[in-house]
Amino acid sequence: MVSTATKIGTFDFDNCLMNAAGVYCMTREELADIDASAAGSFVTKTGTLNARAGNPEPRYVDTSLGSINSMGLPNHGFQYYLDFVTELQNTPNSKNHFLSLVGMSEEETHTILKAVQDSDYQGLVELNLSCPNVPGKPQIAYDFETTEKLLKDIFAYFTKPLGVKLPPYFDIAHFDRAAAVFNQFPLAFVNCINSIGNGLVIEDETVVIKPKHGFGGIGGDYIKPTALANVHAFYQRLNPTIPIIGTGGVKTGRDAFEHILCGASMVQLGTVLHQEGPAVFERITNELKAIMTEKGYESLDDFRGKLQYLD
Ligand code: RRO
Repeated sequence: MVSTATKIGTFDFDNCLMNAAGVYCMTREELADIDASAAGSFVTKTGTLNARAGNPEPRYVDTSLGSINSMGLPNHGFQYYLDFVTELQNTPNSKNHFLSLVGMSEEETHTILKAVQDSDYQGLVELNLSCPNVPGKPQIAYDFETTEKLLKDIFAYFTKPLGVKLPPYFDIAHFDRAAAVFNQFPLAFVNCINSIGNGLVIEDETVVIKPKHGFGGIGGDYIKPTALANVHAFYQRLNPTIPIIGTGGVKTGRDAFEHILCGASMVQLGTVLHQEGPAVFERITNELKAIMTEKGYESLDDFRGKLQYLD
């Protein structure tokens, strides 16, 4: 029997496919729809200390090759998502879930994580170090010193399973530097990649989204090669105890297969989930299983990280 089951640390998942944070995860109703689908898990919209309305609309647009967004972190506040994942965790046969979080300042991030530490939630936490769309706030993970200090401060009190959502890096020196930072900490996972920040899409003579004069995070087909490179670069560099979640440009079983070949233990769907809805999980799972069957692979372990080189 071909299986797409996977593990992140001690957490088991029947399927390696799930949503990417930001897509189909703003409300309990959307999250419940993902939970009821063929997805192996869900991650919540990144929750901040207080609820946020986000940036003015239009703030998300699909294009023929993907998407651009500048949502600006709209969310119901972290407690809304913490309550929901805690409620589900206490339901018999519940899937395991990911709670995505970040503060609007370091202090807020600590306030949120201390509340999670003191809560009954026992699941996975994803710290979003890579939101590209809040005016005046650079992506945290592009500043290695700030990132190192933040993680050091967090792991001084936080003992629950915590991973990080990373922006794409584009230089080998940055892969080396970033991995040297992340290898110092007992991370539950790293997730590569968030959208490619601050792209620009134009129709006729005008930008297509309103915030930041049209600048926004790019997803979909445009970003698959960058996502694969980041997954594989971290697979080559991180301690083998840190699993990798692959996100970016997945719209077919073949794309998911490539992420796993590069080293991903779990694969997230963003733009394609926005375009097709939760039924996409069944389609892509079936496509991935068909490829595995054709190649004689029974589990992800049979090919994870086994990308072949030309020398
Ligand atoms: O809400 C957003 O604008 C957003 C976030 Br927090 C993120 O991490 N990535 C993204 O593309 N958009």
